[in-house]
Amino acid sequence: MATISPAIESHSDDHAHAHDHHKLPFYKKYLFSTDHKMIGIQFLVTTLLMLMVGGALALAVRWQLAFPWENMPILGKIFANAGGMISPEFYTMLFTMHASVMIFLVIIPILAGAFGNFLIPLQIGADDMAFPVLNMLSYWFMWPAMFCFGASFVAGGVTAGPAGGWTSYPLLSALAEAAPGSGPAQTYWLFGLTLVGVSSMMGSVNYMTTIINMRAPGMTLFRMPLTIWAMFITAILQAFALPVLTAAGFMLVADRLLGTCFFIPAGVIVNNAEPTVGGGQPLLWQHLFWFYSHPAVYIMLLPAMGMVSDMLSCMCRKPVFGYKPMVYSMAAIAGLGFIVWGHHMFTSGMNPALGMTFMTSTMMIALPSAIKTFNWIGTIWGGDVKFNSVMLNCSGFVAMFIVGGLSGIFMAAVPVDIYFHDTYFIVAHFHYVLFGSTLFGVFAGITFWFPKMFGRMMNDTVAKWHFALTFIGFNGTFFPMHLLGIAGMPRRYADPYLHPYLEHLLPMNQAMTCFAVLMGLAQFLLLGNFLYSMFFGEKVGRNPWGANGLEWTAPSPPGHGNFDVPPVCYRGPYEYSSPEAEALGQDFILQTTPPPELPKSADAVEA
Ligand code: HEM
Ligand SMILES: [Cu+2]
Repeated sequence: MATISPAIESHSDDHAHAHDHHKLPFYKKYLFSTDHKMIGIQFLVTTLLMLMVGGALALAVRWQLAFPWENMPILGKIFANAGGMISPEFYTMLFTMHASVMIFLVIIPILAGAFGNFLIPLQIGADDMAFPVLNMLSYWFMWPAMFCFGASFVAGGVTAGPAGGWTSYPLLSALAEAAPGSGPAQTYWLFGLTLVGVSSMMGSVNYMTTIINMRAPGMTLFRMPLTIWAMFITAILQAFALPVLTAAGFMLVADRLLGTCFFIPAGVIVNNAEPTVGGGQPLLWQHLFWFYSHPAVYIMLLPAMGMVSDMLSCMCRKPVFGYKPMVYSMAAIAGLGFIVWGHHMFTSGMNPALGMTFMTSTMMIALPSAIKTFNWIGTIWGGDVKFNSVMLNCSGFVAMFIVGGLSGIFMAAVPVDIYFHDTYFIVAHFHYVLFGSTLFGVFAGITFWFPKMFGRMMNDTVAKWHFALTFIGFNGTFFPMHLLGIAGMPRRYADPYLHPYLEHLLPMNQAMTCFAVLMGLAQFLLLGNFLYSMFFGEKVGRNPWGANGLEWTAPSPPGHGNFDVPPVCYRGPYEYSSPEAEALGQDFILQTTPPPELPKSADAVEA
């Protein structure tokens, strides 16, 4: 018995059939499903749609920066704003909603919600999550959240709305008079934020329990794929950081609706309103917000780091270089992530000694990040690299992470950040890490696990074009932002060119907008490829990539309950091209393949 997969193959197809017999009604199968795979796919489709919404908002922002006060084509007509012109209030709302949609409705739910749900039970060999109903609720709480964000979009009469940016600093976010049109809109925004938090917390509890309790026999902690480690660490981060944001959100709602003054100082006169009674501290919000949101930037990255490690290893047919250091560095990033939040507040007038502490801890995060980068390159090095779209997107991830990580180290230095803070340099940094890294990792992940989700492959040629155009568009849009930042262009200004020292930056901004349009159009390739391949893609078997993980022993797509027989894990997830695999005439060896001694000793017992 060299490998157990043929046995599974024949057995399983009848089994998958057997599952089809007890058919569920449509609404239970596709809407209120408690199956982790369906919930994962629901999250994926919803977040991809939100990606389109967020992208459209970004293009509107780019329009204003390239052609200030000119009528905007198409979108301008939809939003019918003084003939299609973007007003300052509208601009403020556009970038606020762009970031909010991208962060809270795309990046966080696509990683934890879509991939976390789909992959965790499959990769650890469980039949579902520990709490399937809670899991379903975590998806359905996204809808009131999306409704609230949508309401905040229209509550200000569409042409204005929440004005505080995704960071929602008071007083802008605490006093309705501080930002015209932000009245109920900002309150809806805060409700939306809280609801996303509820959804994330339900997911987090579920993921931790599932990973701790439901691993298949033999799936020891250090045999878990790095995706699972990443999801586990992310869930812990969420559980510890999120309550702080939720509490702060409620306090801010109370300031707006109940007349409390947690974040409002006394005697402030805004837009000729009565002076505030106050006694509170706007700075308190910054502390609470960043105590959540710095760890949250890793919530937006770690899962992608784990997934890319899995995919790189498979596409290079080599074990991940330094598996344990990869795990420890993710844990270190998560741990350190809790003591660096002050690097977002260097200009808030903090004691220089405190600034030094935050600067040192921030720079220390670069160490585990560098270990990971080194190990990804070590994984690629000398491998039998498959140049498909998965590999291209993964290399995009690593390369862009290097750029984004390096700019982070610049900003970690207090004196440098005093200049860079709130300039486009910051915008460049976080787009490199969040789009350049996370999103390219997500694109790779979609193509890689698509056959497991739908039993069909995505078209690789279209996916390669999608990668190439997105990569060019991305760098053309975001690299020049470093230069704008160095030139001192502030973020969040509707018309930076009012300042003569920025006038000369207009042509560069126009070029960037062209690249952004290219990048936006390229996403239709992804959408088209996704939809087309769902129905007409090439049909494939269980393990089209020749990968090792448990998910590849299940049918594609797996039936209810995932596996034909409860899997047993005998080895680590990255044993590509090992002598043992080669002895079997292949360059991978499934985690379910027992070591060669075992059958022999079993024979011995029988004899
Ligand atoms: C080598 C690691 C990193 C270092 C040293 C670093 C450092 C910093 C610093 C100092 C700031 C504040 C700058 C300012 O506002 O003046 C910042 C902002 C930011 N960083 Fe990083 N960073 C790193 C990695 C990351 C990663 C991996 C992500 C996300 C996946 C990320 C996301 C962000 C975001 C979203 C902001 C801006 C938030 C805002 O003001 O809107 N960073 N980073
Ligand atoms: Cu940070």
